[in-house]
Amino acid sequence: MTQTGGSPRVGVVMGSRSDFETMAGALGVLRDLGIGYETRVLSAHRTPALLASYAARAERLNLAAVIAGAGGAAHLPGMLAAFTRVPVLGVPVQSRALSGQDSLLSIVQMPAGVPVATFAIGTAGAKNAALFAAALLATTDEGVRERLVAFRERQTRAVLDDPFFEGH
Ligand code: RP5
Repeated sequence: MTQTGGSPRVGVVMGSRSDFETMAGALGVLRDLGIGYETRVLSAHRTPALLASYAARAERLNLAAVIAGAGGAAHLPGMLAAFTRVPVLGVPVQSRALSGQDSLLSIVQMPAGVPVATFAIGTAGAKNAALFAAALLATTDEGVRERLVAFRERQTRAVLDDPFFEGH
């Protein structure tokens, strides 16, 4: 397990090391916003006992959210949500066979009663899941709120200051 930025407030888990490139999008956002996180590989089918014990750890640490990325028959986010009341943010990883449509449908179609918040396929989804976790934290943490507002302002400014259309 890797831990960054003080005591973790968000967990970032993935079904395989091959998901890392996608999930790195979430880690970058959390780092930029100064939010402590921990990350590890957890597989619903290869390490089911570890998945259950990580869900218990998420409760113990009172994490604000667990961001869970997986591809293919992506049952990691749903299984985690079954084991914990900590909000689970699911990221469908782009699969080779079906371009992530399988991952998306596996994660988004949870039966009523055990919710998983589901994001876009791939890196955009990973980044947005981290921004969503930040928004959850911002309801009670003034520092995170300020950094999130500053991030939005920088994003707006980048559009307004873009010289691309000058002279067209
Ligand atoms: C899923 O199967 C993982 O989340 C990954 O996206 C996919 C392929 O895993 P590897 O075979 O690359 O380990 O469990």
